[in-house]
Amino acid sequence: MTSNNDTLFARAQLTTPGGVNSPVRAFRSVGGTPRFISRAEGPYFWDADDRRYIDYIGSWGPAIVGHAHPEVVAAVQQAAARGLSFGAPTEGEVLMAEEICKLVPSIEQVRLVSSGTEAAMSALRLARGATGRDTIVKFEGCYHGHADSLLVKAGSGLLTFGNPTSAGVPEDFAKHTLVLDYNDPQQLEEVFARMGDKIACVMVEPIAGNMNLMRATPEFLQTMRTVCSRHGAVMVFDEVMSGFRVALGGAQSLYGIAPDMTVLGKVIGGGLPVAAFGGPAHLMKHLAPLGGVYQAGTLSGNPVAVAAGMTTLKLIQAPGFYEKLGAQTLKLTTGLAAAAKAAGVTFCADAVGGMFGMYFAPDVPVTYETMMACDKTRFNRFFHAMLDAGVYLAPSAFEAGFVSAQHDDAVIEATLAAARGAFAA
Ligand code: KE4
Repeated sequence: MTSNNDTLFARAQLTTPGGVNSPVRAFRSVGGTPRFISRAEGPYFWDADDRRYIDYIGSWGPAIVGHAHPEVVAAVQQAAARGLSFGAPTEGEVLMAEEICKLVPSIEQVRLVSSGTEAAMSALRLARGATGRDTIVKFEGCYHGHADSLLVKAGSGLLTFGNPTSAGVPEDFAKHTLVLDYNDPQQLEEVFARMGDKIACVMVEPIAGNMNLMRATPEFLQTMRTVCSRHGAVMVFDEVMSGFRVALGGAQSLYGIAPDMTVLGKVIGGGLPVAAFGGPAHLMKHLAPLGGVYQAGTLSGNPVAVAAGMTTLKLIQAPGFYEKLGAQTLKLTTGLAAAAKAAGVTFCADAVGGMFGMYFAPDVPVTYETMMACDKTRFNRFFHAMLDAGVYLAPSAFEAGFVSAQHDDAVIEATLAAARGAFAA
């Protein structure tokens, strides 16, 4: 019998490129037909055939309190009943800005936008406007959304500027972007020694989640902090994924390193479009209408989206929330490693707060090169065996996984039971 997912995917491809509104959803890395989700609740969602899955994507991070949380849904319904969008300031935006500044002490002022891409792109423009410099530094394997200057891969040599990773990005844009190796403090020091006075900012995922999960080493981030301070470059932590996910204070609270600017998204919208970028007032004052760096958005600080975000931020501040979330995630990764070992499969896993990585490799990778050496084919086989068993993992060997507060012991145990079969497949 033809699946409704197949039927919908065929239809979708007639009117939407690749049949999806974001490439990773198309299953091209793992093969097969994407599942069209009809509804979700707690740790579960259901596809177009009304088949239930345990969900480990959580909308790529936002669904940290579980899908369709009754308090989040109620807040959205109440906000929507008062009007969807005004194009004028609201009290909710003031409350959200105050909450973010309270929870992320390195942020003194914050601007709300509608996507992580918009937040990262705006942070970049602000760093360039505030420093009067054009050159930026990013790292191979880190993703900061699809702004032109950030869709760049490493050049051929250390100081050779990047090349576009996407068609449509002019060479002229990529030539201002240096792409260095993640977790290589010596290389960072060398670049700054040669051209530190030309660098507007360094943007990094302090705990990376877009090449699978990879932790920055403390030395790498500390070196970044030192050279940015020494040369007047803006240190930007892209915590769109790690923010409020790995800890209430994000990765910066785990490392004890304060960036100059932080980019946020996902959890702060609770599933609706809210993202943000912020930092000290002396930087943020460069933004229009105060300063010369222009940035704007019709739906920035949208009242319905802010209601979802604020309710989510309230729920994650419940006593013990992160201790429990971290414990459940650790139960998952420990159980997966044990199941793989019992099946004689080369596999390891890592967990930070409510985020996890799975690697078909002997050791947890700490460089992009070793990450790319993980067995993608073996992952794809595992992915489909788990999907067939009703467990939905990220459809790529190079994405992270996400646990919600609703992934209780029964859900984790059901996942591990599926994994014992999937590793043997
Ligand atoms: P959005 O524009 O997708 O809201 O955020 C871009 C972004 C920026 N920074 C980081 C660290 C991110 O992880 C993201 C988006 N993450 C991907 C997951 N790999 C979103 C999923 C997708 O592209 O569909």
